[in-house]
Amino acid sequence: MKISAKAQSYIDQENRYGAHNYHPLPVVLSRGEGAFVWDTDGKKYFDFLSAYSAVNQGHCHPKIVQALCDQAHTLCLTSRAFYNDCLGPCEEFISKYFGYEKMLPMNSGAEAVETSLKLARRWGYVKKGIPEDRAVIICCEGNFHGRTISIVSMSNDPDSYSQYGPFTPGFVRIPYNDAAALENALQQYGERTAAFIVEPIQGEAGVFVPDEGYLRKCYEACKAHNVLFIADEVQTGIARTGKMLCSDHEGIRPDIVVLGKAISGGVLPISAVLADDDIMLTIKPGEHGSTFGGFPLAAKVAVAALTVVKEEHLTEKAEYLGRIFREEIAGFHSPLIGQVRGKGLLNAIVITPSNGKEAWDVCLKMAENGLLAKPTHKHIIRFAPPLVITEPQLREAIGIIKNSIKALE
Ligand code: IF1
Repeated sequence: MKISAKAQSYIDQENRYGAHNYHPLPVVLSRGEGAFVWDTDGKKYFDFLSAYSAVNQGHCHPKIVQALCDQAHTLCLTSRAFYNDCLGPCEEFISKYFGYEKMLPMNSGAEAVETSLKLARRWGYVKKGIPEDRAVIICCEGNFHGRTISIVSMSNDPDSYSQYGPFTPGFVRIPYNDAAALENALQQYGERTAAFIVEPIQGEAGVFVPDEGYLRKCYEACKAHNVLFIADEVQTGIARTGKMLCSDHEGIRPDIVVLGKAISGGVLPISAVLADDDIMLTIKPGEHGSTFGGFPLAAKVAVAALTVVKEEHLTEKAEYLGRIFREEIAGFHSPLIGQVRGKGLLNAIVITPSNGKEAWDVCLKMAENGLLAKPTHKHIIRFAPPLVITEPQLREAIGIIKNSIKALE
Protein backbone atom coordinates (compact mmCIF):
# COMPACT_ATOMS: atom_id res chain seq x y z
CA MET A 1 0.00 0.00 0.00
CA LYS A 2 1.42 3.36 -1.02
CA ILE A 3 1.55 6.05 1.67
CA SER A 4 1.96 9.67 0.59
CA ALA A 5 4.52 11.92 2.27
CA LYS A 6 1.66 13.94 3.76
CA ALA A 7 -0.05 10.89 5.23
CA GLN A 8 3.29 9.57 6.48
CA SER A 9 3.94 12.81 8.35
CA TYR A 10 0.71 12.36 10.35
CA ILE A 11 1.58 8.74 11.05
CA ASP A 12 5.08 9.72 12.19
CA GLN A 13 3.66 12.44 14.43
CA GLU A 14 1.32 9.98 16.16
CA ASN A 15 4.19 7.56 16.58
CA ARG A 16 6.43 10.21 18.03
CA TYR A 17 4.00 11.96 20.39
CA GLY A 18 1.18 9.48 20.97
CA ALA A 19 1.09 6.40 23.15
CA HIS A 20 1.51 3.22 21.16
CA ASN A 21 -1.68 1.53 22.33
CA TYR A 22 -3.07 0.98 18.80
CA HIS A 23 -1.83 -0.41 15.51
CA PRO A 24 -3.93 1.36 12.86
CA LEU A 25 -4.11 0.64 9.16
CA PRO A 26 -1.86 3.18 7.40
CA VAL A 27 -4.62 5.49 6.20
CA VAL A 28 -5.06 9.04 7.51
CA LEU A 29 -8.68 10.18 7.37
CA SER A 30 -9.79 13.78 7.23
CA ARG A 31 -13.48 13.78 6.21
CA GLY A 32 -16.58 11.62 6.37
CA GLU A 33 -20.09 11.60 4.94
CA GLY A 34 -22.66 8.81 5.16
CA ALA A 35 -20.99 5.47 4.41
CA PHE A 36 -17.81 7.11 3.11
CA VAL A 37 -14.58 8.59 4.46
CA TRP A 38 -11.81 10.43 2.64
CA ASP A 39 -8.09 10.45 3.40
CA THR A 40 -5.72 13.41 3.45
CA ASP A 41 -4.91 12.80 -0.24
CA GLY A 42 -8.57 13.02 -1.17
CA LYS A 43 -9.02 9.29 -1.75
CA LYS A 44 -12.53 8.00 -1.00
CA TYR A 45 -13.28 4.78 0.91
CA PHE A 46 -16.29 2.77 2.02
CA ASP A 47 -16.11 2.70 5.81
CA PHE A 48 -16.81 -0.91 6.81
CA LEU A 49 -15.83 -0.42 10.43
CA SER A 50 -18.09 2.52 11.33
CA ALA A 51 -15.88 3.23 14.33
CA TYR A 52 -16.82 -0.19 15.74
CA SER A 53 -20.52 0.43 15.13
CA ALA A 54 -20.62 3.91 16.65
CA VAL A 55 -21.42 5.48 13.29
CA ASN A 56 -24.55 3.46 12.47
CA GLN A 57 -26.30 6.65 11.31
CA GLY A 58 -23.44 7.48 8.90
CA HIS A 59 -20.66 10.03 9.18
CA CYS A 60 -21.62 13.61 9.99
CA HIS A 61 -25.36 12.98 9.77
CA PRO A 62 -26.79 16.46 9.13
CA LYS A 63 -29.60 16.18 11.70
CA ILE A 64 -27.27 14.97 14.44
CA VAL A 65 -24.62 17.57 13.65
CA GLN A 66 -27.34 20.24 13.60
CA ALA A 67 -28.48 19.22 17.08
CA LEU A 68 -24.87 19.34 18.27
CA CYS A 69 -24.20 22.78 16.80
CA ASP A 70 -27.48 24.32 17.98
CA GLN A 71 -26.90 23.15 21.53
CA ALA A 72 -23.20 24.04 21.45
CA HIS A 73 -24.16 27.67 20.93
CA THR A 74 -26.64 27.51 23.80
CA LEU A 75 -25.33 25.46 26.75
CA CYS A 76 -22.75 22.70 26.76
CA LEU A 77 -22.14 21.56 30.32
CA THR A 78 -23.72 22.27 33.68
CA SER A 79 -22.58 19.22 35.67
CA ARG A 80 -25.23 17.38 37.64
CA ALA A 81 -24.99 19.84 40.52
CA PHE A 82 -27.86 21.68 38.81
CA TYR A 83 -30.77 20.67 36.61
CA ASN A 84 -30.78 21.58 32.94
CA ASP A 85 -33.54 21.69 30.33
CA CYS A 86 -32.05 18.95 28.10
CA LEU A 87 -31.45 15.95 30.37
CA GLY A 88 -35.02 15.32 31.54
CA PRO A 89 -36.44 15.29 28.01
CA CYS A 90 -33.60 12.99 26.94
CA GLU A 91 -34.16 10.60 29.86
CA GLU A 92 -37.88 10.39 29.11
CA PHE A 93 -37.23 9.92 25.40
CA ILE A 94 -34.66 7.14 25.87
CA SER A 95 -36.57 5.32 28.62
CA LYS A 96 -39.71 5.20 26.48
CA TYR A 97 -37.74 4.43 23.31
CA PHE A 98 -36.35 1.21 24.80
CA GLY A 99 -39.18 0.48 27.21
CA TYR A 100 -37.47 0.87 30.58
CA GLU A 101 -38.52 2.91 33.59
CA LYS A 102 -35.21 4.74 33.88
CA MET A 103 -31.90 5.51 32.21
CA LEU A 104 -28.57 6.57 33.66
CA PRO A 105 -26.26 8.51 31.35
CA MET A 106 -22.49 8.05 31.20
CA ASN A 107 -19.88 8.70 28.50
CA SER A 108 -17.87 5.69 27.38
CA GLY A 109 -19.09 2.15 26.95
CA ALA A 110 -16.70 1.00 29.65
CA GLU A 111 -18.18 3.47 32.14
CA ALA A 112 -21.67 2.24 31.38
CA VAL A 113 -20.55 -1.38 31.87
CA GLU A 114 -18.95 -0.39 35.20
CA THR A 115 -22.20 1.31 36.14
CA SER A 116 -24.14 -1.87 35.38
CA LEU A 117 -21.78 -3.89 37.58
CA LYS A 118 -22.18 -1.43 40.45
CA LEU A 119 -25.95 -1.46 40.03
CA ALA A 120 -26.00 -5.25 40.04
CA ARG A 121 -23.87 -5.54 43.15
CA ARG A 122 -25.91 -2.88 44.92
CA TRP A 123 -29.16 -4.62 43.97
CA GLY A 124 -27.65 -7.89 45.16
CA TYR A 125 -26.97 -6.48 48.63
CA VAL A 126 -30.06 -4.32 49.02
CA LYS A 127 -32.73 -6.40 47.30
CA LYS A 128 -31.48 -9.96 47.11
CA GLY A 129 -29.83 -9.98 50.52
CA ILE A 130 -26.40 -11.20 49.48
CA PRO A 131 -24.02 -10.87 52.47
CA GLU A 132 -21.82 -7.74 52.20
CA ASP A 133 -18.81 -8.12 49.86
CA ARG A 134 -19.80 -11.63 48.81
CA ALA A 135 -21.53 -10.80 45.50
CA VAL A 136 -20.60 -12.76 42.39
CA ILE A 137 -21.06 -11.62 38.80
CA ILE A 138 -20.91 -14.31 36.15
CA CYS A 139 -19.30 -13.43 32.81
CA CYS A 140 -18.29 -15.30 29.66
CA GLU A 141 -15.05 -16.50 28.17
CA GLY A 142 -14.06 -14.37 25.20
CA ASN A 143 -15.92 -11.34 26.54
CA PHE A 144 -15.01 -7.77 25.68
CA HIS A 145 -16.69 -5.18 27.88
CA GLY A 146 -14.08 -2.40 27.84
CA ARG A 147 -10.74 -1.46 29.35
CA THR A 148 -11.07 -0.47 33.03
CA ILE A 149 -9.32 -2.58 35.66
CA SER A 150 -12.58 -4.11 36.92
CA ILE A 151 -13.69 -4.87 33.38
CA VAL A 152 -10.41 -6.47 32.35
CA SER A 153 -10.70 -8.49 35.55
CA MET A 154 -13.44 -10.36 33.65
CA SER A 155 -11.31 -10.90 30.56
CA ASN A 156 -9.45 -14.03 29.52
CA ASP A 157 -7.68 -12.25 26.64
CA PRO A 158 -4.06 -11.70 27.75
CA ASP A 159 -3.82 -8.57 25.54
CA SER A 160 -6.55 -7.04 27.69
CA TYR A 161 -5.47 -8.10 31.19
CA SER A 162 -1.76 -8.97 31.25
CA GLN A 163 0.24 -7.03 33.82
CA TYR A 164 -2.70 -4.91 34.89
CA GLY A 165 -3.28 -6.85 38.09
CA PRO A 166 -4.12 -7.10 40.91
CA PHE A 167 -7.63 -7.65 39.62
CA THR A 168 -11.09 -7.00 40.99
CA PRO A 169 -12.46 -10.11 42.70
CA GLY A 170 -16.02 -11.36 42.47
CA PHE A 171 -16.20 -12.56 38.88
CA VAL A 172 -16.82 -16.13 37.77
CA ARG A 173 -16.16 -16.93 34.12
CA ILE A 174 -18.01 -19.61 32.16
CA PRO A 175 -17.89 -20.68 28.49
CA TYR A 176 -19.93 -18.56 26.06
CA ASN A 177 -22.80 -20.12 24.15
CA ASP A 178 -23.21 -22.79 26.84
CA ALA A 179 -26.45 -22.39 28.79
CA ALA A 180 -25.71 -25.54 30.80
CA ALA A 181 -22.51 -23.91 32.07
CA LEU A 182 -24.56 -20.99 33.35
CA GLU A 183 -27.02 -23.35 35.02
CA ASN A 184 -24.10 -25.13 36.74
CA ALA A 185 -22.55 -21.87 37.90
CA LEU A 186 -25.92 -20.77 39.24
CA GLN A 187 -26.33 -24.07 41.09
CA GLN A 188 -22.93 -23.46 42.66
CA TYR A 189 -23.04 -19.69 43.31
CA GLY A 190 -26.71 -18.78 42.76
CA GLU A 191 -27.34 -17.49 46.29
CA ARG A 192 -24.40 -15.11 46.03
CA THR A 193 -24.86 -14.21 42.38
CA ALA A 194 -26.07 -10.71 41.57
CA ALA A 195 -25.87 -10.84 37.80
CA PHE A 196 -24.87 -12.54 34.58
CA ILE A 197 -23.31 -10.18 32.02
CA VAL A 198 -23.22 -11.17 28.36
CA GLU A 199 -22.75 -9.77 24.86
CA PRO A 200 -25.65 -10.97 22.69
CA ILE A 201 -23.04 -11.39 19.94
CA GLN A 202 -19.37 -11.38 20.95
CA GLY A 203 -17.75 -8.61 18.91
CA GLU A 204 -14.10 -8.64 19.83
CA ALA A 205 -14.06 -12.43 19.98
CA GLY A 206 -14.71 -12.27 16.22
CA VAL A 207 -18.44 -11.66 15.73
CA PHE A 208 -19.34 -14.91 17.43
CA VAL A 209 -23.09 -15.45 17.11
CA PRO A 210 -24.40 -17.85 19.79
CA ASP A 211 -26.88 -20.61 18.98
CA GLU A 212 -30.52 -19.65 18.68
CA GLY A 213 -32.17 -19.96 22.07
CA TYR A 214 -28.96 -19.43 24.07
CA LEU A 215 -29.83 -15.98 25.35
CA ARG A 216 -33.37 -17.02 26.17
CA LYS A 217 -32.19 -20.06 28.15
CA CYS A 218 -29.70 -17.89 30.04
CA TYR A 219 -32.37 -15.31 30.74
CA GLU A 220 -34.72 -17.97 32.10
CA ALA A 221 -31.98 -19.51 34.25
CA CYS A 222 -31.29 -16.05 35.69
CA LYS A 223 -34.97 -15.57 36.48
CA ALA A 224 -35.14 -18.96 38.20
CA HIS A 225 -32.22 -18.02 40.46
CA ASN A 226 -33.20 -14.38 41.08
CA VAL A 227 -30.13 -13.15 39.20
CA LEU A 228 -30.04 -10.03 37.01
CA PHE A 229 -29.46 -10.51 33.29
CA ILE A 230 -27.22 -7.73 31.95
CA ALA A 231 -27.01 -7.37 28.17
CA ASP A 232 -23.94 -5.49 26.99
CA GLU A 233 -25.44 -4.03 23.82
CA VAL A 234 -22.71 -1.40 23.40
CA GLN A 235 -21.80 -2.84 20.03
CA THR A 236 -24.89 -4.87 19.10
CA GLY A 237 -27.54 -2.36 20.14
CA ILE A 238 -29.27 0.40 18.18
CA ALA A 239 -30.26 -1.37 14.96
CA ARG A 240 -26.87 -2.88 14.12
CA THR A 241 -28.02 -6.52 14.08
CA GLY A 242 -31.40 -5.94 12.43
CA LYS A 243 -33.36 -5.33 15.63
CA MET A 244 -33.27 -2.28 17.87
CA LEU A 245 -31.51 -4.42 20.50
CA CYS A 246 -29.88 -7.72 19.66
CA SER A 247 -31.76 -9.19 22.66
CA ASP A 248 -34.98 -8.54 20.70
CA HIS A 249 -34.09 -11.40 18.34
CA GLU A 250 -34.95 -13.77 21.19
CA GLY A 251 -37.77 -11.72 22.61
CA ILE A 252 -36.07 -11.23 25.95
CA ARG A 253 -36.08 -8.07 28.02
CA PRO A 254 -32.78 -7.86 29.94
CA ASP A 255 -32.95 -6.51 33.49
CA ILE A 256 -30.14 -4.10 32.62
CA VAL A 257 -29.16 -2.93 29.14
CA VAL A 258 -25.82 -1.24 28.49
CA LEU A 259 -25.63 1.08 25.48
CA GLY A 260 -22.86 3.21 23.98
CA LYS A 261 -21.36 3.93 20.59
CA ALA A 262 -24.28 4.57 18.19
CA ILE A 263 -26.42 6.24 20.84
CA SER A 264 -24.65 9.40 19.60
CA GLY A 265 -24.19 8.37 15.98
CA GLY A 266 -20.48 8.74 16.59
CA VAL A 267 -20.67 12.46 17.32
CA LEU A 268 -19.83 12.45 21.04
CA PRO A 269 -18.96 9.76 23.58
CA ILE A 270 -22.35 9.00 25.09
CA SER A 271 -23.37 5.84 26.91
CA ALA A 272 -26.31 4.79 29.03
CA VAL A 273 -27.64 2.12 31.32
CA LEU A 274 -31.31 1.16 31.21
CA ALA A 275 -33.18 -0.51 34.06
CA ASP A 276 -36.42 -0.39 36.01
CA ASP A 277 -36.89 1.40 39.31
CA ASP A 278 -36.34 -1.61 41.60
CA ILE A 279 -32.78 -1.79 40.29
CA MET A 280 -31.98 1.79 39.34
CA LEU A 281 -33.17 3.37 42.58
CA THR A 282 -30.83 1.24 44.69
CA ILE A 283 -28.15 3.85 43.89
CA LYS A 284 -28.82 7.01 45.90
CA PRO A 285 -27.69 10.63 45.40
CA GLY A 286 -23.93 11.03 45.69
CA GLU A 287 -23.22 7.32 45.19
CA HIS A 288 -22.36 7.30 41.47
CA GLY A 289 -21.93 9.72 38.58
CA SER A 290 -19.70 11.49 36.10
CA THR A 291 -18.95 15.16 35.39
CA PHE A 292 -20.04 14.90 31.78
CA GLY A 293 -22.61 12.11 32.03
CA GLY A 294 -25.81 13.32 30.37
CA PHE A 295 -24.48 16.81 29.67
CA PRO A 296 -26.80 19.05 27.63
CA LEU A 297 -24.84 18.55 24.42
CA ALA A 298 -25.00 14.78 24.82
CA ALA A 299 -28.68 14.85 25.74
CA LYS A 300 -29.59 16.70 22.53
CA VAL A 301 -27.28 14.61 20.35
CA ALA A 302 -28.60 11.30 21.72
CA VAL A 303 -32.22 12.23 21.04
CA ALA A 304 -31.34 13.35 17.50
CA ALA A 305 -29.26 10.23 16.81
CA LEU A 306 -31.98 7.84 18.04
CA THR A 307 -34.62 9.75 16.09
CA VAL A 308 -32.60 9.23 12.89
CA VAL A 309 -32.51 5.46 13.55
CA LYS A 310 -36.33 5.31 13.42
CA GLU A 311 -36.85 7.93 10.69
CA GLU A 312 -34.49 6.16 8.33
CA HIS A 313 -35.65 2.63 9.21
CA LEU A 314 -32.12 1.56 10.02
CA THR A 315 -33.25 -1.59 11.82
CA GLU A 316 -35.04 -2.91 8.74
CA LYS A 317 -32.16 -1.83 6.51
CA ALA A 318 -29.60 -3.68 8.64
CA GLU A 319 -31.71 -6.84 8.49
CA TYR A 320 -32.27 -6.67 4.72
CA LEU A 321 -28.77 -5.58 3.67
CA GLY A 322 -27.12 -8.03 6.07
CA ARG A 323 -28.81 -10.93 4.31
CA ILE A 324 -27.51 -9.70 0.96
CA PHE A 325 -23.99 -9.39 2.36
CA ARG A 326 -23.90 -12.92 3.79
CA GLU A 327 -25.54 -14.48 0.71
CA GLU A 328 -23.10 -12.77 -1.65
CA ILE A 329 -20.00 -13.70 0.35
CA ALA A 330 -21.20 -17.26 1.01
CA GLY A 331 -21.75 -17.68 -2.73
CA PHE A 332 -18.24 -16.45 -3.54
CA HIS A 333 -15.73 -19.26 -3.45
CA SER A 334 -12.12 -18.53 -2.61
CA PRO A 335 -9.38 -20.48 -0.83
CA LEU A 336 -8.99 -17.42 1.43
CA ILE A 337 -12.56 -17.50 2.73
CA GLY A 338 -13.28 -19.91 5.57
CA GLN A 339 -16.68 -18.71 6.73
CA VAL A 340 -19.00 -15.73 6.77
CA ARG A 341 -21.16 -15.13 9.84
CA GLY A 342 -23.11 -12.42 11.58
CA LYS A 343 -26.50 -10.83 12.08
CA GLY A 344 -27.85 -7.76 10.36
CA LEU A 345 -24.92 -5.59 9.34
CA LEU A 346 -22.54 -6.96 11.99
CA ASN A 347 -20.67 -9.60 10.03
CA ALA A 348 -17.29 -11.23 9.83
CA ILE A 349 -15.36 -13.22 7.28
CA VAL A 350 -12.96 -15.83 8.63
CA ILE A 351 -9.85 -15.77 6.46
CA THR A 352 -8.00 -19.02 5.78
CA PRO A 353 -4.38 -17.99 5.29
CA SER A 354 -3.40 -18.98 1.78
CA ASN A 355 -0.53 -18.17 -0.52
CA GLY A 356 1.23 -16.52 2.46
CA LYS A 357 -1.60 -13.98 2.74
CA GLU A 358 -3.75 -13.39 5.79
CA ALA A 359 -6.47 -11.08 7.11
CA TRP A 360 -4.16 -8.06 7.46
CA ASP A 361 -3.11 -8.41 3.78
CA VAL A 362 -6.75 -8.61 2.72
CA CYS A 363 -7.45 -5.38 4.65
CA LEU A 364 -4.50 -3.61 3.01
CA LYS A 365 -5.68 -4.74 -0.44
CA MET A 366 -9.24 -3.61 0.27
CA ALA A 367 -7.95 -0.23 1.46
CA GLU A 368 -6.01 0.11 -1.78
CA ASN A 369 -9.26 -0.62 -3.61
CA GLY A 370 -11.29 1.86 -1.56
CA LEU A 371 -12.80 -0.05 1.37
CA LEU A 372 -11.75 0.08 5.03
CA ALA A 373 -12.12 -2.81 7.45
CA LYS A 374 -9.94 -4.17 10.22
CA PRO A 375 -8.98 -7.66 11.39
CA THR A 376 -10.02 -8.74 14.85
CA HIS A 377 -7.69 -11.40 16.16
CA LYS A 378 -5.50 -12.74 13.42
CA HIS A 379 -7.86 -14.35 10.95
CA ILE A 380 -11.18 -12.59 11.24
CA ILE A 381 -12.26 -9.42 9.43
CA ARG A 382 -15.27 -7.52 10.74
CA PHE A 383 -17.59 -5.90 8.18
CA ALA A 384 -19.90 -3.33 9.71
CA PRO A 385 -20.76 -0.44 7.38
CA PRO A 386 -22.91 2.50 8.50
CA LEU A 387 -26.54 1.37 8.33
CA VAL A 388 -27.37 4.28 6.03
CA ILE A 389 -25.49 2.53 3.22
CA THR A 390 -27.78 1.96 0.21
CA GLU A 391 -28.24 -1.35 -1.58
CA PRO A 392 -26.33 -0.23 -4.71
CA GLN A 393 -23.51 1.06 -2.50
CA LEU A 394 -23.44 -2.23 -0.59
CA ARG A 395 -23.28 -4.21 -3.84
CA GLU A 396 -20.43 -2.03 -5.08
CA ALA A 397 -18.60 -2.59 -1.78
CA ILE A 398 -19.11 -6.35 -2.01
CA GLY A 399 -17.51 -6.15 -5.47
CA ILE A 400 -14.44 -4.47 -3.93
CA ILE A 401 -14.22 -7.15 -1.23
CA LYS A 402 -14.43 -9.97 -3.79
CA ASN A 403 -11.90 -8.36 -6.15
CA SER A 404 -9.47 -7.73 -3.31
CA ILE A 405 -9.64 -11.33 -2.14
CA LYS A 406 -9.31 -12.60 -5.71
CA ALA A 407 -6.21 -10.45 -6.24
CA LEU A 408 -4.48 -12.26 -3.34
CA GLU A 409 -5.35 -15.84 -4.34
C1 IF1 B 1 -11.14 -0.13 21.17
C2 IF1 B 1 -13.52 -4.53 19.91
C3 IF1 B 1 -15.46 -3.43 19.02
C4 IF1 B 1 -17.70 -3.28 23.37
C5 IF1 B 1 -18.65 -3.86 24.21
C6 IF1 B 1 -18.15 -2.31 25.91
C7 IF1 B 1 -17.20 -1.68 25.13
C8 IF1 B 1 -16.97 -2.17 23.84
C9 IF1 B 1 -19.45 -5.03 23.74
C10 IF1 B 1 -16.44 -0.51 25.66
C11 IF1 B 1 -15.94 -1.55 23.03
C12 IF1 B 1 -14.48 -1.46 21.27
C13 IF1 B 1 -13.50 -0.55 21.86
C14 IF1 B 1 -12.51 -0.37 20.73
C15 IF1 B 1 -12.57 -1.59 19.93
C16 IF1 B 1 -13.92 -2.07 20.17
C17 IF1 B 1 -14.33 -3.32 19.70
F1 IF1 B 1 -12.86 -4.79 18.81
F2 IF1 B 1 -12.67 -4.42 20.88
F3 IF1 B 1 -14.34 -5.54 20.18
F4 IF1 B 1 -16.31 -2.54 18.98
F5 IF1 B 1 -15.68 -4.48 18.36
N1 IF1 B 1 -18.84 -3.37 25.45
N2 IF1 B 1 -15.56 -1.98 21.94
O1 IF1 B 1 -17.50 -3.78 22.13
O2 IF1 B 1 -16.80 0.67 25.06
O3 IF1 B 1 -15.37 2.13 26.50
O4 IF1 B 1 -14.69 1.68 24.16
O5 IF1 B 1 -16.70 3.10 24.64
O6 IF1 B 1 -10.46 0.56 20.42
O7 IF1 B 1 -10.72 -0.63 22.23
P1 IF1 B 1 -15.83 1.97 25.11
